[in-house]
Amino acid sequence: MGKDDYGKTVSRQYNRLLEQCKVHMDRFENEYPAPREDFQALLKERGVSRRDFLKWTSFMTAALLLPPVFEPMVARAAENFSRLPIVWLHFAECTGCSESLLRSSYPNVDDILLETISLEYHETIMAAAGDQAEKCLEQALHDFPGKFVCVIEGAIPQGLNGQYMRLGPKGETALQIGKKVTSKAAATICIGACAVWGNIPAARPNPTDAAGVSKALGISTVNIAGCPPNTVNFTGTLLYFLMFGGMPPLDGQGRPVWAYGKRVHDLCERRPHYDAGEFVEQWGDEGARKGFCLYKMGCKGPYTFANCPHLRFNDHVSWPVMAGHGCIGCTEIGFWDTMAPLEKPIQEATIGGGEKTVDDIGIMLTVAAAAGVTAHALFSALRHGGPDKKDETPHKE
Ligand code: FSX
Ligand code: SF4
Ligand code: F3S
Repeated sequence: MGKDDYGKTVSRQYNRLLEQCKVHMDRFENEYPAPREDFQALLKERGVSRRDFLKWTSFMTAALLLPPVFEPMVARAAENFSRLPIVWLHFAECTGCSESLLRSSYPNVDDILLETISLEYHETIMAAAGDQAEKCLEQALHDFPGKFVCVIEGAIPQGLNGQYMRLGPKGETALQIGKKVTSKAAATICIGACAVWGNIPAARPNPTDAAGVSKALGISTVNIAGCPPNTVNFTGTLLYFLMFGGMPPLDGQGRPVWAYGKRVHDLCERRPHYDAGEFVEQWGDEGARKGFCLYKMGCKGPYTFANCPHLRFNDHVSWPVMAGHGCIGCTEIGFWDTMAPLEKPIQEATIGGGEKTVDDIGIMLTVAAAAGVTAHALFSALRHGGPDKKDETPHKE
């Protein structure tokens, strides 16, 4: 196929996708409740100019790997954000994920979007408690069956038939509540590494047999990995759902490819120092002052897939490596155990007879992530010559 033909085919495909998007959004606007908030009025009230909103729209469209013709659709989805009912469940976690979404020093478009989110049920921030809260949940399941999105924060303790975690006035287990709510949801989004893979509650020796939602409930989930994850990866995934009525393409571990398709190491601003062999050797040394690579201080960026260097945290101000500490691999399965020791490099000399470099492993991981093989399984295979059966990916396709 010639270059021109290829260009025409791609543009035809995008136009088709754009049409599908418009049809879906018309249907959505007809079927879902009216917006709870006038988003444009809210932006104005919070001092966000039209220009800033348009800048945000083009940033978000590009982040979602869509061409600029989709910008008006991203704006339309943002205006409809408050129409999508959300049921938000909390299981075994630290609530840092909710905290990171709710706290910001000044309002940007993502924060204002999250302010408008239609939370039918969210244990941490809802005013209702006890029976009243329970009624809110029952009401949401009754009013929006098959239409609401279930967001789950936290791991599910499976031990003793789930009895390590009982919640609400009826004392139901997280397992029971998770099954009840997700069976009626249009989609389930796991927010944070705890809900995705168990994370800290499931770290060795995992006394409660905690696991991620997909594994514990045997369902497919969209996994917004990270401890905590980036707000933009969450809002972007919901915007995509509003635009297309489905979840974005996922990698083999259920993570949206638009957000988790690239290695931290390949996006990192310190990468030229890595390539030049310039490393921080000790906290606070000359190399640290010069912003050298943190690999020798345990940075796990070479084994981690996430867009942190692009999006950054705290109103896009900084991210771990920029702040002077290595990445600890928080978007990867079981990072608490598999990326240990967090401030020392993984001993590559012991992997595959000492012949593998960070970049060899990076290439293998890129292939492995697409195929749904976890970093831990890959490291086990390299170290022992066979995959670790206990760490199969929990995500079900
Ligand atoms: Fe886990 Fe979220 Fe880490 Fe904490 O709630 S992903 S421990 S930041 O907050 O679930
Ligand atoms: Fe950046 Fe870490 Fe890679 Fe160094 S090892 S280039 S600090 S991601
Ligand atoms: Fe986590 Fe590493 Fe990003 S620690 S926040 S994936 S830089």
